[in-house]
Amino acid sequence: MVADVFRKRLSRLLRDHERTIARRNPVSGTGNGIFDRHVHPVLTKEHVPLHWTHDLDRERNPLLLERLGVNCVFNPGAIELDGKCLLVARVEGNDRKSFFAVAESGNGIDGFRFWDYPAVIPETEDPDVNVYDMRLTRHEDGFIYGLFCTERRDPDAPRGDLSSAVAQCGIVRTRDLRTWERLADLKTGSRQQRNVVLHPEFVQGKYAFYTRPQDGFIEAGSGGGIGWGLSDGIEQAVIEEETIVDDRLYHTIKEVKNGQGPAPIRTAHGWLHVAHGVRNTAAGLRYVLYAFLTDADEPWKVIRSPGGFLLAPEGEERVGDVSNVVFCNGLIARANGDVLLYYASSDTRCHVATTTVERLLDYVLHTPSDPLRSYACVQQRNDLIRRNLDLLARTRDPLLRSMGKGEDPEAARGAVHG
Ligand code: M1P
Repeated sequence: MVADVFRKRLSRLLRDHERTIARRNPVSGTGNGIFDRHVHPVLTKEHVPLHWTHDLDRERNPLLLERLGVNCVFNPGAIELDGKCLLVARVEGNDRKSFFAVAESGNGIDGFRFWDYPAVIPETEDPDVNVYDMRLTRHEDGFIYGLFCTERRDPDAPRGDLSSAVAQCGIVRTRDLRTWERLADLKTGSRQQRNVVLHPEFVQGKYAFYTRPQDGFIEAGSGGGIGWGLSDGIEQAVIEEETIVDDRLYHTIKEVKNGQGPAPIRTAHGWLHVAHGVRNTAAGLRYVLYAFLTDADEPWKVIRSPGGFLLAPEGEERVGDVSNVVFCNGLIARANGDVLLYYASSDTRCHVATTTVERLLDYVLHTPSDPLRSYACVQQRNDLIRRNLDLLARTRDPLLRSMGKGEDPEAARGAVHG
């Protein structure tokens, strides 16, 4: 009887697990042309191997109960290595502690499978209580670096305050994502640091970092903005001076705080960045993704800044442990120009948006910047409408001429091709 329960549960769990991994992940809908969403999340807690969560010994666990549950899998760093797409995901156990684990896929869109063991990240002399949100950078010095948030209890928190923490930037390096060498935590003048990212190239002969100095653990306070700083070395990295690359702005998608996403991509027009911006709402904070471009030789100078968000939470993405959040700390830019943008929704699951460098550059170069006032936004939109209406009045294209007339666009399309 007991043996039967064990077998039944095991075969169901295995079937569900393999189905999750095997499901294809086609593009969803027509999209906005800038990127394509895909139907399914790429990595979820359902992808976690059974041997991480269950004791598979029938004697010790005759009812095959879960012993070490996983709450969610989110905020993955990403890299292409030996022809595979690898995600270093933040896996959060039921005990609320996060750890890193590598999942691998051939195409980066579906079929992600975790490696046998989670990553073992060595501690420093001051042990981390929680680690999360790794950004991977393939640096020109030959190493792959992982910069992540290391959190420890705030030693100055009043008695009874068991939430306040100090967040700082931990640094590891590797060549294969299997063996990780822990370096000293980054030192900066800011008591709190999150969302720190290593720039892929030396700048003025130094290691260059994007930072996010802030006053409190949650609130940016007088700090915030995406910062920039240089360090002579990486093994004991120290930033003496931080300047702000991309500031927070009143009544925008990044009024409360913002943070660099993955390491930026070098393009023919400069460095292409994806970041997250946070605004306040009556329902709490709302996290969206945005993009900007910095100068090729002076990566700390923003040269293009499209207004508004690039990607905001939609549908099931809006709900999770921390709702109304999308967060991106990993992307893969392939040699052929394809871009796989990995993002997590609501601190719960991981998705991919697929695009190309060409489409992203078109977006950052040609999307107007935020005019910062409603009146100016109407002017901006009316300029677009006026140009379009002029064009529609003159065009001979039957598809364009069908617009707004209730005509069947398929028939008009036939007229174009027929
Ligand atoms: O809960 C949303 C995000 O909050 C933090 O990001 P930030 O430092 O910009 O506020 C991080 O804890 C991140 O992991 C989380 O997804």
